[in-house]
Amino acid sequence: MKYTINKTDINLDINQETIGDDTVDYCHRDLVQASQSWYSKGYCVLKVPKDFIPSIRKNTLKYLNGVNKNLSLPKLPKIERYHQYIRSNEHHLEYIRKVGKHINPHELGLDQTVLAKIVKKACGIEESRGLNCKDLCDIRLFRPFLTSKMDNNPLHRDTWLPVLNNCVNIYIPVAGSNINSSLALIPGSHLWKRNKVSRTKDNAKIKGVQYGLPSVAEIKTEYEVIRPQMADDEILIFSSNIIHGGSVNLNKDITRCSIEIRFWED
Ligand SMILES: O=C(O)CCC(=O)C(=O)O
Ligand SMILES: [Fe+2]
Repeated sequence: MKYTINKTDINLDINQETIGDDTVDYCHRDLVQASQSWYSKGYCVLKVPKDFIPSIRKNTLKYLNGVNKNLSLPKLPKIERYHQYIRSNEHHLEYIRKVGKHINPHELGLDQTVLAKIVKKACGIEESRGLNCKDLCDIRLFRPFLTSKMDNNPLHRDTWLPVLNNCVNIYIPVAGSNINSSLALIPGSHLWKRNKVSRTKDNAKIKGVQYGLPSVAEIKTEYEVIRPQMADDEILIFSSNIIHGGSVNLNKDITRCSIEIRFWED
């Protein structure tokens, strides 16, 4: 799979059995109503209260340092410097196993009620309807690409995991998220006919690294991979069916840390 991001060609050697996306038996639904202005793009940048992200950043650093302590690693002064402190791949993988899954947002100082309200408004969901994140979120840590392996999943749709059908995904830029490192996506791809894409039959395995989802293997239409940018008080919301990922961190010396949180209707 070849794609271009920040004018840099990324060539992933996907040496695996692939299938047409149209053979995948799922019915895509997300929470974005067709009447919303961003429906055709499939993503939208949203304002959050000024203290929302700084509070998450502070608590995330504290959380990461709790993990560091357990692994007897030196204390991180700043999240962006993660790659300078967690130097070996073994430590990184061990780290990811601990932070990569299922943290209660509350532990990271993330007020899910505030976020749910913003998401409902953006998706055109009535305020009285229940929206929940199942008390789960994930911390993502992407080290600089040039000195490490690819830390992120390759291009994919979240809906390839049935459990991620029927939700919206929110990307919170916690630290080091900029034009060289932030989440990459293909605008409008959530509405493509499924036969425009083929994907690996099983979860992607690239250069010996096993990822948690299948990867896009081929795209049979014109497309552009972009990186929407957010200000310090902004987050990104996107359709769970949009093609995204492959977000290599092209910064030389900054780790990108973000939080992924998803909302389902009750
Ligand atoms: O943060 C990224 O670049 C990708 C994360 C992702 O694929 C996801 O949360 O579903
Ligand atoms: Fe994803």
